[in-house]
Amino acid sequence: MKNILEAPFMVEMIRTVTNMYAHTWDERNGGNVSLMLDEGDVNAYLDLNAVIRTIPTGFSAPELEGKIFLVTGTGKYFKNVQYAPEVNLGIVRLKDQGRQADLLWGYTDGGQFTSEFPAHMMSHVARLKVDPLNRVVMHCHPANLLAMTYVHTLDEREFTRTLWQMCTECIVVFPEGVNVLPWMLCGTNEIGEATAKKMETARLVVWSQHGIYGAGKDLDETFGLIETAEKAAEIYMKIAHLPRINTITDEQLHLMEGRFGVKGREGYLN
Ligand code: 2HA
Ligand code: ZN
Repeated sequence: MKNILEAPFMVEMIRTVTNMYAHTWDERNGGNVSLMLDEGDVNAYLDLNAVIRTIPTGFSAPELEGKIFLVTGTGKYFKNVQYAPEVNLGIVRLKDQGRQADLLWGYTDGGQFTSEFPAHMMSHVARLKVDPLNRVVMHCHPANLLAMTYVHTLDEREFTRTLWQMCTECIVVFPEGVNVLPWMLCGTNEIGEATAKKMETARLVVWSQHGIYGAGKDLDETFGLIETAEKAAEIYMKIAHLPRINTITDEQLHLMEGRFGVKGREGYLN
């Protein structure tokens, strides 16, 4: 067996959560990431028949039966992942219609996957229906996006338009816009279902007064999505209290659509 700590997916996961911590998006145990793995990615590193223990999930997701995920652990700090990946991360394979997960590697202190596992798995189901190449769901607490949910309307069209107006390339990076949930109790199947529903129409879902969810093909793309939205929110928080004498107009956003071959969410531009 090859050393799993040298597997490309593991190296990339460790680098990504370390970078998320460095961006101050993941204080204490804040944030969680799940990465779907192919059997072919893992079988050189793990005996897929060796189940360490089985963990109930508390929900059902038949679409994910047999799927394997590398997932951050509950209560674990992103800042520590690089020093002890096998304690802070785990690899699980779903079975029994997604109601249980076989632990194949990690969580060596007896831990388990993130408390937001329902939101992650339900979001994977939703995104896979839209994009079969989707592999990543990422949650974190970027300060400016969070701050924006205290002072900006939560109307999705308005929220999206504001972000698009803050940096020229936002409309290219997330043409479908961002969806927004009101404050809800985290860690529950209810917020999981609500997040997944929002994921049907956008890869970014804001959790008001809490943080954001992103989804994408790989860790880089998903990190970049959140990074771009957070940059736009940062500009907004710098200017929101000042008189605005210039902006990016809808006409200019239409020029961006043409130049980059993207189409902003239907009805969002005038
Ligand atoms: O525990 O961010 O939403 C980590 C979280 C929960
Ligand atoms: Zn959170």
